[in-house]
Amino acid sequence: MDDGEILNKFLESNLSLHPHTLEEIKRRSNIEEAVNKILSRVARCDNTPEVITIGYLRELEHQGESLPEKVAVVPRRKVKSLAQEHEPEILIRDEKDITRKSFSEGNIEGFLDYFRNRYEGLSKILKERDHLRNSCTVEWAKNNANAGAVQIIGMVNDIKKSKKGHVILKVEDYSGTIPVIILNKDRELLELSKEIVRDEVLGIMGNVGNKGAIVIAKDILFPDLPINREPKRSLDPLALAIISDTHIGSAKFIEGVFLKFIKWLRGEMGSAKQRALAESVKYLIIGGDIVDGVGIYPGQENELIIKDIHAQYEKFSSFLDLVPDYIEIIVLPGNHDAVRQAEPQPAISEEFTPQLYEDPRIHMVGNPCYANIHGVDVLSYHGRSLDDMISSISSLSYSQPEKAMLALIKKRHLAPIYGGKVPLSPESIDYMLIEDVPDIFHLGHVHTVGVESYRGATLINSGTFQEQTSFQRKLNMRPDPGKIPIVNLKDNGTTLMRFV
Ligand code: D5M
Ligand code: FE
Ligand code: ZN
Repeated sequence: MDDGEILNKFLESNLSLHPHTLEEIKRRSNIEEAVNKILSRVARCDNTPEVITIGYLRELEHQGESLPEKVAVVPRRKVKSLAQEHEPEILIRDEKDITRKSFSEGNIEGFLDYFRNRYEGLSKILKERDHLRNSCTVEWAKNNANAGAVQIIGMVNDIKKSKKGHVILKVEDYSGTIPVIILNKDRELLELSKEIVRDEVLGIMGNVGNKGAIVIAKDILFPDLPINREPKRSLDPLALAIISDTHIGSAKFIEGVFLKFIKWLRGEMGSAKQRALAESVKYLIIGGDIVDGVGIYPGQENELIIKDIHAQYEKFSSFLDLVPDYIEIIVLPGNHDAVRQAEPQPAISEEFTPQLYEDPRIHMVGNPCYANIHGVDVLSYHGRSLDDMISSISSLSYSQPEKAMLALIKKRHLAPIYGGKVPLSPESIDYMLIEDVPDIFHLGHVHTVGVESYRGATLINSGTFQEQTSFQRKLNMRPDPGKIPIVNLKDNGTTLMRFV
């Protein structure tokens, strides 16, 4: 739309635009959509000035984004729903949350300590495996060329492919470094090696060769989940709704879809079966990228409909006001939120979300977060490392985030690759280690939905409420907005509710 067309559209409604307002509207990514939205909001107002100033435009946009009156006035049900009948049982594992206790100075010693912690943590998990109980050090393997079979627990420093198609891992422990060769003829192991990434810790079973200069791998073990673990279950058939990546403030945030979700939670929408499911929802997790933020990437201001970070969080708070008051809500940050980028990330602070801190049913937590919810262990992490996993392992893709989650859980680490997209803070504890096995493993970030079951754990990626951004279009990334996994905590059965 050019200037004349925009002005004409307003003139048709007997309105004129202040020149600054015109400029402001032209900054919207979809001008026509913005104009229609503004006009439809104007139509709902009683006292509209003839000239629309920029201040009035902002007021309009905020007002339009607050709640449709219809939602606010629906009377509360008289009969108690299933979720209302039950008291909340929620325990946030504070010792696994970085909030208010980062001691990292980000120096070299810090990183050495951090990698030692990572090695210790993962090696402890690996040693629980029968085959690795008697592992030796790299140094011992080098000095005992005639030892034959050895088991080593080591961190992968480097991965290379030789001209002949052998894969060579440079593997390190406290005592030293040794090349581990996966022979080209070992098809099965070669296939498995495609899932190995830098900086992860593996169990290697092999034979010492070349007078102690190499180990020829016979088998490679990920720390993995135990095979026969009985998952914890809730005694009550209550449900957990899992969302993330709302990106409030973005012009691509689909407010209508988000409001439909809230209406459904309130029992104001859906078939009888869907309403019954809504009535069982006792918990809601919101896994980061709550708002789109400001200054997150170059040119972002052109894609924002709310340009002030405080206003973005205010809007979020006003949405949470509409969620039925018997639902407990856990909120963690993502890479678009107003906290440090380095992971683990502390909770979004009171400065941005004062109302949420006043509400006892809202739990503002760090990323990642471990919580026990009605007896079920849940691990929630925003999921930025999925980008690194998908770019490092060729079989993984954005369309199936659950497969990348599976790879992470087998590695028992939330962000195994160092030096990629995820900035890691060298904390004195490895908060990114998956030490305790979760019953529900939740990630977001990639804006696609995925559900998978693995050895008693339910893996869920929670999608988004943001339509494809121009950046994602360039990369041919196809988000899958408005699909929400609802997990029954009694049997982990997951229903995908669609609001698009
Ligand atoms: O990220 C949503 C998805 O889009 C996630 O998979 C990363 C990708 N994305 C978004 N912006 C970028 C840039 N600038 N570089 C690389 N990849 C990107 P979100 O955290 O919601 O922005
Ligand atoms: Fe996101
Ligand atoms: Zn993200």
